[in-house]
Amino acid sequence: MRIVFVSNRLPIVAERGDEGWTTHASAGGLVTALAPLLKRWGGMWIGWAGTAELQGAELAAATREFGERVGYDVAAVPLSTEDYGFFYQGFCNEIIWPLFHDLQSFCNFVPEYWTSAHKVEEAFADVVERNVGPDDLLWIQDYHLMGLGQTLIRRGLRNKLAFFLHIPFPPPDIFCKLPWRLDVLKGLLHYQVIGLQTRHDLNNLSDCVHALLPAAERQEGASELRFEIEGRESIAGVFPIGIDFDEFAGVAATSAVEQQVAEMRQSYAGQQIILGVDRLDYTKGIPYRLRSFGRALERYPELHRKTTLVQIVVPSRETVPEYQNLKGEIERLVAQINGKYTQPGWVPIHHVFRSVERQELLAWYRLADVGLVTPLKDGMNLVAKEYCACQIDMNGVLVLSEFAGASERLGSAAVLVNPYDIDCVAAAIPLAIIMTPEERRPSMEKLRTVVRVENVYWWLGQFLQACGVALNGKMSPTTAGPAGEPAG
Ligand code: ADQ
Repeated sequence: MRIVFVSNRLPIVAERGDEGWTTHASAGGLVTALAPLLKRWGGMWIGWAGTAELQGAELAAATREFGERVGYDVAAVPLSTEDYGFFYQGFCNEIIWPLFHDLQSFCNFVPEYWTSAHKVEEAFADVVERNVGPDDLLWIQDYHLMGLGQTLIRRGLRNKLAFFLHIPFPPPDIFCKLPWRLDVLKGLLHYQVIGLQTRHDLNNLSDCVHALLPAAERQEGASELRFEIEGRESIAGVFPIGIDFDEFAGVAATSAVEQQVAEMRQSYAGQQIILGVDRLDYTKGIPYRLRSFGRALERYPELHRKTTLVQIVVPSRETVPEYQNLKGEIERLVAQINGKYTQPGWVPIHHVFRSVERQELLAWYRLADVGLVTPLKDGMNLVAKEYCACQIDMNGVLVLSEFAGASERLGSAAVLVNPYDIDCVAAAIPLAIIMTPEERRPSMEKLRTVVRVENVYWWLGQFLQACGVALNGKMSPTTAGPAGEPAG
């Protein structure tokens, strides 16, 4: 069986230079985990190449050449700028993303966005049909392509269809705001295997099916739910995504990172470092976090001169107005708090607005005394896991939002907070900072055990097993056993 992996974006960065188009692989946990599997099994990745300028023969040549270089097949879905705009900026980013993160007031329910989502699904289906073999497993990724399975079945495809949702699944009272709620839910139930990040998401999906599709039969197993509707069966299960723990921990222990950490320590001598690392996104709760830090400085003057918040933000979706506003709000808050508390030799917040190189990111993770991970809502949140993996000295404290998917497995060994509760987050900061190394170590050990065992290869293995794929030792070197008990 070959795995054909379908996602909104291909793991390609295409750039036009003086001598034509060049491509290189984009970075990210999923790419790192999937690439060896696709290579070993001769799999394929289908998706959009990230630019509408690259089309026709040029697009085919660039993706073929990229595929030869990385060792697995790649097929690009050609989309016009207009279609991609309506589909990605509109349907995905102005409707599904905010709604599924419980932020319905951010939604813009434009009927044309829904039409464009169908058009894009058909374009994806064209490429899938041309490339898929009869025995291939089709594994479709994330909220952009929830309806693709149904489109493929309508076209007569009989392959096994699996789907994984990286973001949360909302409860019925939120999901039902979606004008196309029935179509989306029914579309989802065309997949034979549906993967979700948490038990909470699985319960929400079950409640939505109960509310909107009462004719569907539901059967609850130990760790999964089975739905039967119109003669089709879907199994939905919980598969919390992980990171490549060994890679993070290994690089964090290299002398290059160590040296960078030593230099950082020198510039922050006598300081405890609190670290936030996020994509620029309103779901990540950055303004609330900054206000909480401001409140902590107001309430606990003993933090002055001894504590610095380093907030690293990666630019993202910058053409969308909400994201531009968010950037402005963050800059205003940083300026206000720094304006109020800065003293000679101490600036309370260091705001870094760029994508930082991997080595530097790992140095920050290793340096930070407190990882402040407070999204308003998050499917999983890999930053929480990366922070723990890089805490090789086991001296850090994870302060974690109860609304991050990561809290389901890490919550009992982290300091759990409600990110909307500014006083609560403000109080957690001195609490984490005064913890002694003896108090920090056992919690960090527990967190690291969960992150190490439930790594990205474990996630892949669990999901593929649920799809009936016999792995036969074909997983990565770090394949782990079954999930451990929750930390704590
Ligand atoms: P994201 O919303 O992108 O992912 P997250 O899981 O936190 O969120 O991953 C962010 C990634 O970006 C991390 O790997 C992090 O290292 C990296 N990153 C963040 N800031 C950076 C910076 N300044 N420089 C360089 N790298 C930076 C979606 C869902 C999540 C889910 C993942 C995986 O929204 O909930 O955990 O998919 O399923």
